[in-house]
Amino acid sequence: MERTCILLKPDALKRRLAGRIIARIEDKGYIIADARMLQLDEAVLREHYSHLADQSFFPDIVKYMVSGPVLAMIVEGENAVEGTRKIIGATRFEDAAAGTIRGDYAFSTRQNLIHGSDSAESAEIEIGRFFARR
Ligand code: IDP
Ligand code: MG
Repeated sequence: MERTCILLKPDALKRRLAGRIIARIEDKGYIIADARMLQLDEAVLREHYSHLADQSFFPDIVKYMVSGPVLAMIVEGENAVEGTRKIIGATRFEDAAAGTIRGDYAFSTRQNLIHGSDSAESAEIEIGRFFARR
């Protein structure tokens, strides 16, 4: 069993897509082990997206990610990190294949609905980041 950290981003909730996105994750056989609604702030986003801090679009990502609550989830299953990223689809919405969440629902690379951890190590760090504080 592997764990990954999924975030349904503010646009997913504003567009009322949470149920459909979660259904895709569950349909593939993954378990939602925990979930919580969070209002993120700039400090936590500076940690979470530190690999993008030098990009010109970084301030826009922060603005987007604090524009409303996110639904953070711990998702479990065999090969959950890679498997959920396949369901999520490519970062650039133009590259996201039909049948993936971003391929079917995203029309922006920034506002691309969902985050999934990119490795088992990142997953554990992100789970600590979003689920440690109660
Ligand atoms: P990922 O979410 O597919 O793992 P990352 O490269 O980790 O992609 O980027 C994190 C988030 O930053 C993306 O999901 C997207 O919201 C935003 N982002 C990434 N690249 C761009 C870009 O070129 N323009 C605008 N936003 C971007
Ligand atoms: Mg990433």
